[in-house]
Amino acid sequence: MFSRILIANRGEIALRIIRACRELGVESIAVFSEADRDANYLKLADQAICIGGGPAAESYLNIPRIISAAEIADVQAIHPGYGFLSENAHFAEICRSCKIEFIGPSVESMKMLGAKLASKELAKKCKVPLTPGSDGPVTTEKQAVDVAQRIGYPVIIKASAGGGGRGMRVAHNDISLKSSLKAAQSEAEAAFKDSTVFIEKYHEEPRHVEVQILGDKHGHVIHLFERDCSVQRRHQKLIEESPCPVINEQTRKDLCEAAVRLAREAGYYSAATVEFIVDKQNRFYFLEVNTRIQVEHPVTEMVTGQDLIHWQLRIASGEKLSLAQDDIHLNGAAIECRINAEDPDRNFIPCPGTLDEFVPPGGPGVRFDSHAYQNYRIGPNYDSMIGKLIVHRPTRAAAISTMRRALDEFRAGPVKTTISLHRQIMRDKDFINARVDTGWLERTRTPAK
Ligand code: MV4
Repeated sequence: MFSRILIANRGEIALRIIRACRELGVESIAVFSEADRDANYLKLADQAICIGGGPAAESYLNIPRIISAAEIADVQAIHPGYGFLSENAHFAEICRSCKIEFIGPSVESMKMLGAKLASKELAKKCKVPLTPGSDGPVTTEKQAVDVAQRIGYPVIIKASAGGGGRGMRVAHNDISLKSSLKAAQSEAEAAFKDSTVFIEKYHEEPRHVEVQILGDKHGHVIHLFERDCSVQRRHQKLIEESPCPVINEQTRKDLCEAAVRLAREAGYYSAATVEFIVDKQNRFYFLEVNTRIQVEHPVTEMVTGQDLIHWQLRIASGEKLSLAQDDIHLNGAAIECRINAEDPDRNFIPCPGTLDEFVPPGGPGVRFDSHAYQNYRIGPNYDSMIGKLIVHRPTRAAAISTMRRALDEFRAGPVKTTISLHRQIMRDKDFINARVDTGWLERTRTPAK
């Protein structure tokens, strides 16, 4: 195991990694921007190094600053957390050339899976179900119209270099397809310096289901079942749960085994998430692979009893993943609510400010992952997530009851948060009956106000 690592991140995930380091006897070096200098979690690290100004480009995204801090602190490895540099293959490459272990997958896996067209090729090769579409890039209007002719409308145009919904366009006819193609190409060029786009049949009102993968450097790959992340708004997840409440045992097995085949084919190590769309008939289709630890990893930890950050550290240090697939069992149900400093009644506008009152819940079945505390000041620089409230109970119905109780205990203000929205959703019959899809939140809530 490493003796000292640097955490190239902030907020709740930095704290989560510091805690894992402490448990494993690894020294943790935190880095912080000038905007985060008073953050409480910095005191829990063995050392904290200021790496620059508040804007992320000057600090958490500044590769030279982070590498300098890592060299000065003489760490063996860097954990990138999620967001920021976590899926930046160039950063992983620089770590490698500086002889610092990147706590994540290989540069090659990141590059291959980061390109969606390449990851679809790989999925096809190992018989992972794909949505019908163009086999490869689409460059001309004629090609686009031919594909749409073959698969039927509606279709979706996606940027190969994109991810998380950026650079996507839906078209319902030839006219809109032609204009969308040009728009998508220039958007992709502007955003990713790569204008490559492809076309798929557009699934309406799908669920978003993703499989947690762990692989080691010795070729051993397992899954830790799935998470359902269908409650979202503009590609921002609000609620995640495990297991997915609508799939049967056979579908679960097929889905999870498909994800394992893909990760194996990629020679993958570390934690990954293989994303799928699940349609109304519970058929699943591969979407993309996320090569990082995800925000919602705690729900998987609760239902499997495994610590994913421990495993990331062990795997990066070369240890064998000493778990057989048969060692992993689904136990009960877990739900996570993201607590964001946003006003759900005003189009989710971010609400920076001071948490004069902040009393998170506790008690049986409740976990709260957060870097926030009473009098914590939420600045305007970073995302607005101030914590993740996670419950774990024997059944989904009991988990919903416990979440309701925990949300009702939660006192936070005067800053507006998503707590009020979560209280409503935990009482909503569609959510209780698991009749939600990725468009549900916006369809049922945006018309008001
Ligand atoms: C789709 C789709 C419908 N049909 N692909 C959005 C994020 C990116 N990972 C892929 N996404 C989608 N791809 C086809 N062929 C709908 C979405 C989509 C979505 C997917 C997962 C979670 C939330 C979503 C919200 C809107 C659209």
